[in-house]
Amino acid sequence: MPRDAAINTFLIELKNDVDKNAAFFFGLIRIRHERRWEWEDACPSGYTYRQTNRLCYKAFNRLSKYNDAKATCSSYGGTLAMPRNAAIDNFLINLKNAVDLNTAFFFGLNCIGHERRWVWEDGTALGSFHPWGPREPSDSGGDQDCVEYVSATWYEAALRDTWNDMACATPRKFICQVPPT
Ligand SMILES: [Ca+2]
Repeated sequence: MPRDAAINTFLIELKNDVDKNAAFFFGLIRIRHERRWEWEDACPSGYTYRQTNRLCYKAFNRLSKYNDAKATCSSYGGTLAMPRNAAIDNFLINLKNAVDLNTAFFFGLNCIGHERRWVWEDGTALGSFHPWGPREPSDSGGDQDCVEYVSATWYEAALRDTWNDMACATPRKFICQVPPT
């Protein structure tokens, strides 16, 4: 993304070193918005771009039930965030903790209608990465069908920032992911 003259000059030298006779793509697109050019990493306002998997993330500083949180993410063209590996998980933990250390955050994993089988928001099954806290998922009360990050300041240290199944109707803060626009 040649955002200024210096980067532009650098990229021109770089491509010319490789092949002076060919054309090279760079990261400027108008796929989402007709007639409006945008850099490939353009995220909605307030979202942070994660280069590694090319997604934008935002930890929302307001409480919502799971389905309302899901609707908010959907209104941005995304879903609740899906921490499928340790690197994304760490990124999301830092993101939520920068917003609020003392509150739990929903993310995009649930077993609604799946009888305790965990499914990501895109319909794929939970794989081998699942850093549940000790004794979780507990299904306490028999209605814990959604998943949250335990707060960073939870009194039981071993549970801090781990995954916990929680009732979907309990308001939590939440994290969305959306593709760059
Ligand atoms: Ca639980």
